Amino acid sequence: MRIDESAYDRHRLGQWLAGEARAEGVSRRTLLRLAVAAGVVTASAGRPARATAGTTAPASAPSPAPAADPVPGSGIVKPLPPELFTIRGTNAETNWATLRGTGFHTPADRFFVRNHTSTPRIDADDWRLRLWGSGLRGAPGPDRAVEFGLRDLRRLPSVTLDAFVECAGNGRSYFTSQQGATVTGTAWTLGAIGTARWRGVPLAAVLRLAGLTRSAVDLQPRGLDDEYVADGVSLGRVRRPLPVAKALDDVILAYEMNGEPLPYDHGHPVRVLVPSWVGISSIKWVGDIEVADQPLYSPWNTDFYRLFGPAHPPEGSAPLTRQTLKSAFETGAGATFAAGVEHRLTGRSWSGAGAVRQVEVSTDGGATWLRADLHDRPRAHAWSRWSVPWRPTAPGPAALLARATDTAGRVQPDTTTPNTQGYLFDAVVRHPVTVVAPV
Ligand SMILES: Nc1nc2c(c(=O)[nH]1)N[C@H]1C(S)=C(S)[C@@H](COP(=O)(O)O)O[C@H]1N2
Ligand SMILES: [Mo]
Repeated sequence: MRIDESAYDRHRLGQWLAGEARAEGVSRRTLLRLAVAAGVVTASAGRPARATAGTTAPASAPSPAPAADPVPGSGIVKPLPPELFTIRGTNAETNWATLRGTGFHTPADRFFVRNHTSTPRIDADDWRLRLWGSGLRGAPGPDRAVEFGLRDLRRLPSVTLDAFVECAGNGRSYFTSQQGATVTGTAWTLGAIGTARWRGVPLAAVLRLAGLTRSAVDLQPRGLDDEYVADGVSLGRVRRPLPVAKALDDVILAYEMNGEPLPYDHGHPVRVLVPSWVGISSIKWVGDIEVADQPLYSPWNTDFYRLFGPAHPPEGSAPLTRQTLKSAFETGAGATFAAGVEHRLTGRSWSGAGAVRQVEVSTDGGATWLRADLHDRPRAHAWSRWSVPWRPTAPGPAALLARATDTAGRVQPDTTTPNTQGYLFDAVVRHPVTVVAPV
């Protein structure tokens, strides 16, 4: 299903101006700026929207026990051995070299973690999912929500889905190292992605049971992790509006990852899984979902997860949806390869717009390219593994490059237009390695 977020976003802004949309936690200034710049209203005509009566957070599921924290300060529960992960604040990046030979699905012990705060340890027996809002029959308020426990969800027909979760900022550091651009946010290399086999229930089925009406337009899943504080201001709990059209298409409420209950760090007991969309859509530890017959905003679809900067409209792009196209080698930066020996270079490519159709590799800094062998049936929402043989001749530094083409016709470019928050890097990455004399 194609969802035109630009048109929808303009429409949504128009409704906000008419007092028909809600935007808790987003300043009026931010929304006016978006509306003015999108041409939905002129600056002089910018009448503030009527604030709708405060719909407060529904009482949430039991407050989780504090997380164990094997790596002090990370807030992450699982072990983070340095050979598997590079720790970046409250996040852990997968080291690509450790994916070599791991198979199609990323084992949970090396799946990247992106936490705004820290992993809550939620007891599956106490967990409830609450659905509420004006888009449900009878418009249940936050205090009389429609509730599901994990056992209720497990009784519904399940679906299994192979899909990646990838942070919108994956590859961000290359905006700086390859293009000299200044960007804000976690300086990921390419390890803010993992592919897993998710099992759960279609969100559509749960919405129907909850009494979804035809007038519903936006959903807003929200996590049970702590409120996110940025620059001393709480933005509330992590939440991001999701158009009903996408929710009814292929979104699932996942309770299993690679055949096991979801690990704590990846949303235990239940997370939203939005195939091919930016990672922020896939809300972990989901505790409630507002279903609204009005458009919704949160900081995660206004100030964050749009493209801002000189090359973008002043209001930023439409909220980000599909991921871009990327490739990575299963090789550490600075790895050494003996000259005169045949090596097998391996890697993976993926796209949020379709399957990967072709991958080309260059071992001479981009002068010549060789078609890689693809090892997976091309399919949407997941990566394809590939390999090429390489027999380096002369010792010295070398750059490995990989360039993917997807079924939507996209090809990774040499450079990509920067945006201030460094989202959606898709250019070809230069992996530095060293060729050494044979032993
Ligand atoms: N509740 C909640 N959901 C969340 C987040 C979060 O901090 N809290 N981070 C989001 C972001 S930005 C990403 S990229 C993915 C990361 O999923 P993972 O940690 O399972 O790899 O989760 C998303 N869902
Ligand atoms: Mo993310």
